[in-house]
Amino acid sequence: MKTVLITGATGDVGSHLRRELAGKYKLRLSDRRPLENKSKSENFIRADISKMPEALRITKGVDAIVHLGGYSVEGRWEGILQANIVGCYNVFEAARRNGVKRIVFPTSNHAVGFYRRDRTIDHRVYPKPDSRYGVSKVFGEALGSLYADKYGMEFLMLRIGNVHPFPLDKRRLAIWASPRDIAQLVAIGIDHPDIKFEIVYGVSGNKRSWYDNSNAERLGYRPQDDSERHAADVLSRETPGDPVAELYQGGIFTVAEEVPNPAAPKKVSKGKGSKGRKKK
Ligand code: 15L
Repeated sequence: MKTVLITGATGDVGSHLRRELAGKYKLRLSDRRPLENKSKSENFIRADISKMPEALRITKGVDAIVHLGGYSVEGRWEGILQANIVGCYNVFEAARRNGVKRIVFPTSNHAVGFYRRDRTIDHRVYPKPDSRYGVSKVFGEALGSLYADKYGMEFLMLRIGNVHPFPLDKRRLAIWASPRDIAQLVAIGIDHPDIKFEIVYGVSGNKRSWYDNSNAERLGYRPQDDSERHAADVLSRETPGDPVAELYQGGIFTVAEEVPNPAAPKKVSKGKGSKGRKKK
């Protein structure tokens, strides 16, 4: 059984993966925060990946890394810089020094969030980040590309939509990923014998998808879920959003200076961005 490190294991996606992948791999869980409800069989190491010695400690002796650790929404630059730029560099570099070849990196739909909703995009489009957070994910994709080409490491870049037991709103009908579908993609990233550097979209097989996910299908992905089953219910609760945000795939990330946890998607503090762009 492979030993797999999951960083950011206490977060939303980490909690789903911890449950979905238990028994399939020997999981080493890590986070800056303590792990609540830790079972006796779970192996948890508390560590701050913005410090290289700690990144070296947690990556030692594993077969693969699922690097979820970091800031997961739009927010202040200082926090994103430490968690997503410094932290990501430390984890990839620590993996290299410790001889760990395979990394699954959950990048985000926000790396390409400034594509319009009337476009279908695939894994070959150039990045169009919609936020500082999106820029940090593009950094992770670029760093992975460098480490693949220069050091022969292997990366699956998962541009995740929104992982939740059900789609939260109209935008998420297009980008929703069920926990079991995201776990299937992560397992492909860990086990597929022929991955050098690949980008795929971390979404279910949604009828309303904005993505051509043929690269994931080529690697064997067969999604089990489709948000369409929830569409009528979601749309009946939908209220009109910001008109600029509605144009772009990244939604509120394209206009907000801070975005709260998606469990509370309506509470958004908007900055100058929206009005400034509308005037143009
Ligand atoms: C993301 O990248 C975030 O990590 C997640 O919390 C959601 O906000 C998601 O995007 C989304 O676009 O809904």
